[in-house]
Amino acid sequence: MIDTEKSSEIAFAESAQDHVQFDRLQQLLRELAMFGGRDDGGVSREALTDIDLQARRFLIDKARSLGCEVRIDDCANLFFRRRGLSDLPPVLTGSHADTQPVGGKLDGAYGVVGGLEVIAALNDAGIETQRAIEVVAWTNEEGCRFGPGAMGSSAFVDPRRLTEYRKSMDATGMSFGDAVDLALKAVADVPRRPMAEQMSACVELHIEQGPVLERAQVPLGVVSGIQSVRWYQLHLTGSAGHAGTMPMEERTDAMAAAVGLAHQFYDYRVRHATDTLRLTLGRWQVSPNSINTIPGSVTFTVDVRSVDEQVLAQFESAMNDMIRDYNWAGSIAVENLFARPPTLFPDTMLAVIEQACERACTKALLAPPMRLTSGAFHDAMYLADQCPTAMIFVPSKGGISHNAAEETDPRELFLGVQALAYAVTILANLPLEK
Ligand code: HGY
Ligand code: MN
Ligand code: MN
Repeated sequence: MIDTEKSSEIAFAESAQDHVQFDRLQQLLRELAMFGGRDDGGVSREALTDIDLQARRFLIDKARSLGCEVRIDDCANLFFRRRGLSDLPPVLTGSHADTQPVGGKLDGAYGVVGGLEVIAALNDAGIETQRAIEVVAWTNEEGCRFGPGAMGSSAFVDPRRLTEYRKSMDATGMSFGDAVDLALKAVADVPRRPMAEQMSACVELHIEQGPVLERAQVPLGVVSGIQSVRWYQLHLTGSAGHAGTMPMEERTDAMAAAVGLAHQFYDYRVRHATDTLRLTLGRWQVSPNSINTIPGSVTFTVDVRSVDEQVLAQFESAMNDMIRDYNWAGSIAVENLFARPPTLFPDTMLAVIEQACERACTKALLAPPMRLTSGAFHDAMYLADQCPTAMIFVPSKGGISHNAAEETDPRELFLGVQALAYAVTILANLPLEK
């Protein structure tokens, strides 16, 4: 029953929150995790692979069974729309359905599935919202098969970026553009929608992927912002040679140079950087990658993050100096792959998220939510350029993510979707402006 004493927006939001179903949420998470499911409990569903396309078809069918209109844009971003009473800009939620090469069941998937559960709860509650609500599955958030990350949301907000993105190649030489065209062909039954359509607000539900909430024993996080990130790729070219015959001092060994530089980067972090700098040298390619050939070339990636963008700027300048001064006979080329400044979510949105989380936590007799900055980047960092945006976090067990062991307590997953249902319903019923 709707409590008419309260404002109708709040009454609807509470009703939506109270119609979220634990079992239905768990079931949909399990079903989506089967696409690329691994024996170790993880998920391997990289962007626009066949398994990702199969998962997309599953989500399309699911969304249609909930009465949603499904559309797709030129970057293969999938939108599941629940009509509103007006044709004002919709409220957007959702996340990404692609995973790391060895990812978990929840990174991204939880936000897409949580959005669909909110639609199901609104249907059960018989609530009609003023604004439409759209659940999105963004293309290629992870950026591991095709770099950079968050391509779908980035291109949605600024379609000019898509031309460059389409040229990005995966390890087999396939371009992102060709992969997108195949993905669009696979869903020829899904109408196209223009990119950059104005949204009225965006809320992304995601696992924290770090240890903060769990250590604080707090079940829900109100995300105040996202730290800055920069990605580079270093190409070192020396000369291949025989591992047994070539004297050490006559070698131009690309691996020796790469390891030497890597050591200098780690030392820099210890000697100069504040502890806010996080450095990851995650992907290495060696050629010819033979046990008894001196590596002729080595390519490795650098991922740096900090809440303070100045720290990243200082690292970049130091990195370029170290590369320039590195003493060897070979060459080193640097490719800038990605750079995003810190994202701050507006107080007006944080207030809505706080209210949504507080009601869910109070009803569950759990600790109130806390504010925190996201260590991981998310599609919300681009949506924040287009409309008032915010995020809700749930804890990650052991702070583990980008790992098959990624896990969150099902009761916390349920609480997160309850908070999302409340927030999205409030936003979809806010007094109507233009
Ligand atoms: O790398 C990131 O921060 C995101 O999880 N893709
Ligand atoms: Mn993610
Ligand atoms: Mn991720």
